[in-house]
Amino acid sequence: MPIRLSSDDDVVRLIQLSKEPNAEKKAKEAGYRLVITDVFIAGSGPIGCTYARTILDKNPSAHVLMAEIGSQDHPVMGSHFKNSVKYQKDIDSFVNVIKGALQPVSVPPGDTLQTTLGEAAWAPPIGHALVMQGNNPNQEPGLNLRASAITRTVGGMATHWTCCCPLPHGQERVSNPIPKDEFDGLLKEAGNLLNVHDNQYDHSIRHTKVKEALLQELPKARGVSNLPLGVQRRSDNPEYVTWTGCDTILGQSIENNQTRFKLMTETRVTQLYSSFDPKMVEAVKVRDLNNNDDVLIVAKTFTICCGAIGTPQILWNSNIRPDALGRYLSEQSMAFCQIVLKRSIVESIPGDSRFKERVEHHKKQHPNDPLPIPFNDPEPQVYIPYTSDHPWHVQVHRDAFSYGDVGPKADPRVVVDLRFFGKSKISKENRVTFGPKEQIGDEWKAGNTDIYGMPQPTFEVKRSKEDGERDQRMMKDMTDIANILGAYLPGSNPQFMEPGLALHVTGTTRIGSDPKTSVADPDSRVHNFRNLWVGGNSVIPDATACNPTRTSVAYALKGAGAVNKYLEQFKPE
Ligand code: KBG
Repeated sequence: MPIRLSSDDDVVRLIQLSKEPNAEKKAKEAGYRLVITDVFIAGSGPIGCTYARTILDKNPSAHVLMAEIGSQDHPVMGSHFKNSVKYQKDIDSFVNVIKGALQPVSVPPGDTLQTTLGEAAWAPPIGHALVMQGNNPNQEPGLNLRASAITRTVGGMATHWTCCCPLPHGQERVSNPIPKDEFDGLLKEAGNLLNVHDNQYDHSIRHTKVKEALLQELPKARGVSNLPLGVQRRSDNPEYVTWTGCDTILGQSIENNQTRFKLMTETRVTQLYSSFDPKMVEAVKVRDLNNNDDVLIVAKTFTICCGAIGTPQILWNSNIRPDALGRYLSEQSMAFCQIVLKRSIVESIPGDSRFKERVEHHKKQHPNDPLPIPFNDPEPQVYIPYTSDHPWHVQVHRDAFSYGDVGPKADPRVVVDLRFFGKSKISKENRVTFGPKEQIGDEWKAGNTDIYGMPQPTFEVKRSKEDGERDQRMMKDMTDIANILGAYLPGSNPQFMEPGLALHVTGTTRIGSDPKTSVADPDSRVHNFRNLWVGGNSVIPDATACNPTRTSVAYALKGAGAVNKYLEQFKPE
């Protein structure tokens, strides 16, 4: 029989019991699972790990318990899956890993309608939709972020991310409530934690040629540069790199503090409880998904870092529903195309004295290869930062996403991806809601749940007229830049990608000084609570165009500092 904390009374009794000596043992004797710790962290992605590391390193007495809904799928906790030689040799095969890692958030009914299914087969009655795998009868297709997805595994999205860590431009941090100098310092610290470098591709032929072509054709003010990446070339074999994952963020702190850190995998965080003091969270109910047991965890502090959808979902399910929860949602637009490099660029390689030796060596080894580029030449990793005149973020590179593999007809060495990320105007009306949509009399209309049994998220997101005009300029800029480099790869012509595909939703638990327009304070502590924090892209209060992880880590470093400060009151004399 699974252990169920079916009533709030059970929870209150267990919280009371937790104050007695041998409470965990007594709870077990009574048929419950109770765990007592100092720090509870929900989510094992880069932000949860930033909190864990900062707390373990700076607070030598604190015990940290982390819960993750996914399983540990890599022997090294939180490692980037792309570190395998297999993917470094064949980057396109990593596309399948990313696809497999993305579970859609909200699928509208129309997307599950099979119009060519034989009439004899079972299908939902007209007006009904399938209710499984994130399918959501309440989702208005025109307001959906159809490609928005969640990764449930130890390490979260950092198991497959592109590790792009640019610094946000001033216009991407106008609502940031933290003083500029302080935030600059936090971004720097975040860069160190993420092991960010911008010189690991300097020796690459393709990188050099692509960057030089852009530098030659574009005005200096565009700032064509090396993409800052969480990556380091391996010293034992410089052919390969180590991409930053949560193992990088955690460093040695788990190793050094084995008795003080515990990870619960395949564990759903269900609900936070404040039964005695409305400003304090006393416990969190989690469900062990392997046997459906409920476990009550009593802690001194709670930090929820479950992504931009999961974090507000847990707050909502805990009846913590400030006005701003799920609102001010911002997602980037994406323009994408792939080009095959111009002949003139490729033909300039053999005569370039910087590459002569490598090209000749390659020719000797592979006389039948018509391309003067060694097979192990690293990919280009170039970017054009956001500027006031060109307010979008540009990546000119070759990397694995959930789309954009090259296919068998082109040689991947001459294919370059262009990804342009556009910001969206912040609007209170852009939001994600959860669970029941309407109250009928005294009753809530039954809400759907997601596949994990939590209230189903529904998007209501529109791009403004201003966003549309900016997107149009961005698309033109992309086609101009593509023409500098080459011709479109057939099938990868310039296109806007499905809304949500950037996987950069922000704002759903945004920070700020005003509790009316934000969920948490500048320390990421939820307004009106003393011991509850939120972390992740959801805390970003701004419309950003650049990749948000570094910014979120910066906010998390400040938040974790506030957790440590709060814990000082419990330090042994
Ligand atoms: O889809 C991308 C996303 O746009 C990004 O910036 C992140 O780093 O990686 C994702 C792919 O895993």
